[in-house]
Amino acid sequence: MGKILITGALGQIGSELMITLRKQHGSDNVVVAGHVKAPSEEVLKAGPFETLDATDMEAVVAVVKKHNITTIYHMASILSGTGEKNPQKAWHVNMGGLYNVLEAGRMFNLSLFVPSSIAAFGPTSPMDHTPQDTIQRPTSMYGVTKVAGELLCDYYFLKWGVDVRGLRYPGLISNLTLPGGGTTDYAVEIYYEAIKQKTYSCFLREDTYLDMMYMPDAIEGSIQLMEADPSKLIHRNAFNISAMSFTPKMIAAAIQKYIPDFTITYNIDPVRQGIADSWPNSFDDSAARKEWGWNPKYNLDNMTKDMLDTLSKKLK
Ligand code: AKB
Repeated sequence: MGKILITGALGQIGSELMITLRKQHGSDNVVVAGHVKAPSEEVLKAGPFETLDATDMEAVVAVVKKHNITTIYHMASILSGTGEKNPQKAWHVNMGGLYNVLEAGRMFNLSLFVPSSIAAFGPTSPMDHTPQDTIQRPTSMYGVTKVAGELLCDYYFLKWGVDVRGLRYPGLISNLTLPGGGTTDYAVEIYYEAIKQKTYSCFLREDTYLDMMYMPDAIEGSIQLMEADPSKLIHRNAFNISAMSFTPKMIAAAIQKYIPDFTITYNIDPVRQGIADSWPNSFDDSAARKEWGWNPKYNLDNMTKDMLDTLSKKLK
């Protein structure tokens, strides 16, 4: 593999992906890029950084040429909650950035990783064990950009042979960088508040089932897919992947095993509740298991233990 570029590298996924990819390929071979927030001293010292807005086509091409990039992990995106506050911007960033990255892929024969999401489904999709190939009529702007993005990725592969692959991430739980503006963010915030305050006010109803995953599994799955034998891939992009499915009440109970006096209250945000209600409760990820060996390690209990151990040290 040649040089890798990560867009949106300072976000929740990118900041952990860069660490793993740099361990595997060497720091100088992984260029990290972002523009929404300033990079920390640590990021600047760790390896090459570019200030890059993926919606700027010339800038994307310039970075690809400057560093002889051969692979892009395109993580820059506006999430579901923020997307509903400014749908026009969500379309511009999510579709504009993706289009530029796909065009760069076509022009320079790059390999691309493009994430989709549970948001690519909607209220008319089967809610339980949502199949890999089924009805997709999402009702959030974020979801609309995810379905359109999946189709565009398929198109670039079919028309020009661009090696673009991707996963439908469920809600991702992590302890390095906070997510920004998603519907599943509660499942991260709850651990921080459990340590800091021993109580959490949740913006989703207690019985809201959603697919979830711990970040180490998401990082491993993304890299595994990029390294998979292409002749075995029937779907290539937008693979359903899941590790667990739970409700706010269930995650609170999992935390109470370790912090018995932890309490949860509910103050529902109607926008994010509406989005969550339109998303699957649980995925059927058998295509990913069969085509490239997807096999997550974390469930609700071992993730909760790891989150609480890590955050207790971090927030001391
Ligand atoms: C969000 O909640 O918007 C994201 C997602 C599930 O794609 N975390």
